[in-house]
Amino acid sequence: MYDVDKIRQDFPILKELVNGKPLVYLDSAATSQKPNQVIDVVSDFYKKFNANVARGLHKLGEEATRQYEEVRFKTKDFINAKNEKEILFVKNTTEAANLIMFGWGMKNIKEGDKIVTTIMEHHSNFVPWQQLAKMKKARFEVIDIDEQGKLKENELDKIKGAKFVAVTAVSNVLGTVNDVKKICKLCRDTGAVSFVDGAQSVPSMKTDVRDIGCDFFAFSGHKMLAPFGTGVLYGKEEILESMDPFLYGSEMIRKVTVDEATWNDLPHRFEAGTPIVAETIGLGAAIDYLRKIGMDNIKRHKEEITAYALKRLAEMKGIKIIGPKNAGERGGLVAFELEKVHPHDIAAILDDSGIAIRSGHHCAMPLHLRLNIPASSRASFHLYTKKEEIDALVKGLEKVKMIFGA
Ligand code: C6P
Repeated sequence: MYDVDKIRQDFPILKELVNGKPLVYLDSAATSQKPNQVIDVVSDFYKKFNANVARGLHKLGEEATRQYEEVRFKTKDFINAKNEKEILFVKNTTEAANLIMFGWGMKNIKEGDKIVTTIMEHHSNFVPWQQLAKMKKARFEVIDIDEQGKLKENELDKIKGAKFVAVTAVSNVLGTVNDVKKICKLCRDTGAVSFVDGAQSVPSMKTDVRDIGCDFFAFSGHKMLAPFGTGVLYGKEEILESMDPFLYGSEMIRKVTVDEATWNDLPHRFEAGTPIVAETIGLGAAIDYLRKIGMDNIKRHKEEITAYALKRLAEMKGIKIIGPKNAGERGGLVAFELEKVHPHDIAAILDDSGIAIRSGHHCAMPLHLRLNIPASSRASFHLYTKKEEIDALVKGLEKVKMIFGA
């Protein structure tokens, strides 16, 4: 049985008071909290194993390298990549998208080519392609959404004839879960290279990049219980092999003379400079933790919490929920508007009661422009979220309504 109280024991921050009240953390889509199992691994690394990786021929250096490279194998299994060469460690999803843009896009996109993305993207999966299109005089086309916040079926035709398609697996505002498997199949049929942004999906559901059939896939460790500064770019081996490095220096080089340089093998070719060692080992601990609880159990729990939040918020007068109404079609988050009250005021008043939500455009300005709203409020959940916390949110929102006469 899923025991949320037991899980919460692993997260020390959840015992903290904020403004004298127990913390109600409903901002996990921005970043998740971290369990002791992750915190301890990072701290142990610095206490017992601290050394640079792939450099020192000494015991500590060897052990650090072993632990670091072990995470690559764990990650490969976690997302079902073909081999560890397809797993590149990056800082976050944003860096991954930029790596594709500079490493693949600058070489392959030519004048007149078509790049396609969607209106629901986070800036990190929108601006790199918009700018690439400008630099290369390529066409930039954006798939629209329907009234429910799902991608319009007929707009998927835009993928025909595209050279590159970027789509999120789960929207960080609408919550919409996109059928990325179908989109990647359309890409393969048309010969387009596909990139799936998994920043919001990987913490919520099982990921199988080979089943999805994408060429690239990225996610951020900090949203899946791991430390900041950790992230992964998956790329199909043959595509990564064809790409130019994005950053130069350090272990990404095989040989260098005054006149020439050649590059290391995958995946090191794309990992210039000293990597984020301790935190990446923490990513490995986060993967172990998630797998122990089970991704299907986590998905079920988040869906249950989301369904409860949708129901409680729908019961409130003046609240307009953004995105699909059915929890089964969503990741673990709900964005909403409250009539007559600015989202920043909502967040500030909730914060007085120890409730953390996010307000603003959530780095999805094109989507907010499309929805014709300046900003929204968003509550987001994780494997440790309790129904009582949704009740606290609703109570907090009642207080906001009272203060504003809404
Ligand atoms: N969204 C949010 O509060 P980084 O910052 O690189 O780790 O992740 C970027 C990113 C990319 N795609 C999606 C779908 C995302 O949700 C995010 C991060 C956070 O919604 C911070 S803006």
